[in-house]
Amino acid sequence: MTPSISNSLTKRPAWHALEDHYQSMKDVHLRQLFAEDPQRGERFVAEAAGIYLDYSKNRITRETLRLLLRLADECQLREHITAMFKGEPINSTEQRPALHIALRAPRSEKIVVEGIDVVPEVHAVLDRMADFASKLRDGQWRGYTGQRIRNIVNIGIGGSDLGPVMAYEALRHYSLRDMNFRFISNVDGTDFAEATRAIAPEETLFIVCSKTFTTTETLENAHAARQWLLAKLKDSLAVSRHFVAVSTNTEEVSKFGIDTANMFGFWDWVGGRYSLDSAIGLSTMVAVGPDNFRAMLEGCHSMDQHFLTSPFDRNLPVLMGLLAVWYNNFFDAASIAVLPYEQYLKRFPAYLQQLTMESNGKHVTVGGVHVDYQTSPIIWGEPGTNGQHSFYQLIHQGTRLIPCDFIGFCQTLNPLGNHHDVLMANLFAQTEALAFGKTEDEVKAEGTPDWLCAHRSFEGNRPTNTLLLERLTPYSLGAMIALYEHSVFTQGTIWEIDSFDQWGVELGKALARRIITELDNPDETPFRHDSSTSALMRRYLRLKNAAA
Ligand code: G6Q
Repeated sequence: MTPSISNSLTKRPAWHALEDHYQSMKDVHLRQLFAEDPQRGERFVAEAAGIYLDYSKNRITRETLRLLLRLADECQLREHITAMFKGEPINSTEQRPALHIALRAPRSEKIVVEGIDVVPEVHAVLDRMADFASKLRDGQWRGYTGQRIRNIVNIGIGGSDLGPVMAYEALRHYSLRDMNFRFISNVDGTDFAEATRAIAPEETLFIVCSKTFTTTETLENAHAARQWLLAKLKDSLAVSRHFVAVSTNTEEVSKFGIDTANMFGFWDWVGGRYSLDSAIGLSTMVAVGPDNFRAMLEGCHSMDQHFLTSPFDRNLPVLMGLLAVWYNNFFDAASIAVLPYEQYLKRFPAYLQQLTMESNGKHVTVGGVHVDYQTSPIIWGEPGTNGQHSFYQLIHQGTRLIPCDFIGFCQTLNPLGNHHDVLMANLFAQTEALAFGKTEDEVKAEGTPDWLCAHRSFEGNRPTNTLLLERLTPYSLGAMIALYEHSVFTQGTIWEIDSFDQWGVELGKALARRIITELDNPDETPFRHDSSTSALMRRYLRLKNAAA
């Protein structure tokens, strides 16, 4: 069947205008743009929810912005935002709303989905979580033998892992230091073995996070955890003191043997990668306490309101989303690097990878028609300054254009000598070097021999955003999470895709289920795969059995 191709985006007047405009912009250097407007660095900025966005070091003019904003209007971004906030079923292939904004709505707000105001339910779960988290933190909730719980192990994968682990690491400064927090996601025994090494079962609580409670990896790990616990405590009654579940599937939770009184629910209108603010964030709440968790939700909510109500030309998620489209679709930039100059944000790029790539890595429109343009960029990154000593070489002097987001904080959480000034000096220096580079003439004027000048020169004109915040707090983390969520939504809206489904993960899952059966019964079922897959499976079994 020949797929039909959607060209409705590429036929839009604003798209054509941007194509023409790109021709006039592609050779313009940031050096020129800054020379023409010495105040540029103070003009191309926007601020909301404690985040100062400097987007002046982008290859844009006022005209670029005008055209990108026109594109947003032609794609009815405002109407799409309103539909999301009203709880309309914008996740069209799964026919449900994508209502993570309701998870951080204050008690006073009303958000009605299918005739029901969901805000009271959201707060009821948050209150139960707060009660449970407080009991764990102050030692009221004890293990089966009466020991205090000192270890919290989150079991979950994808959206049920990346959000919790990112937020725990990001807010570790605010966490209770006499408890240990560990995360098991991979169905690789190593992950389980290392997470449970040297901790006592009688002091350990497992939080099994799974929206569906049918995910193979999570269930395998949860079963292993149960065995690990019972091998020591020898009484299945212990399970109810050492296991809680976070899920939408009461039936499966109870089938697994977790008391549903120890279950925290959420709703099918919360997508996995958007679920950190639901009960999926329970481990984070236990770590940082209910007040800090609520402060994170407030940060998200402030950014939500900003996204909903601010004019687009001052709207951080809209501006960042449109800049991503500009580079992705007109400059053909395939990736974006996210570079936090904050060690606590070391898992933030991995979190954004899922958020962005699972949301917008789609090749068909909401109408199921193939696109004739690129969709999601590849997201990657590492904390600065470590990256400077490894992959920044390619960003500075490689042949590919890689727009970067630099994230920095004015106040450090761990003052130590001159460290923070050195760290931030590096952030500022990198954005300056990437934008302005160093010409061969400048290199030569420094006395560099001719033969080395080309190697030592920097073209510059590498675009960056800088997000500068006062301090990493639960509130500022929440604001950043919502900023990126809504930037992703902005991009998805322009590309006319459903940013809230993830059908691309299904095929591999189905094939793995079949292969597991075949590996378990190699004599009964002949492998019916392509010659490569079958040969790999045979070799795997031969070598595995040889070791046994
Ligand atoms: C995220 C995805 C996916 C999901 C995991 C875990 O948006 O849906 O990453 O979170 O597959 O699913 P469960 O929570 O159902 O175990």
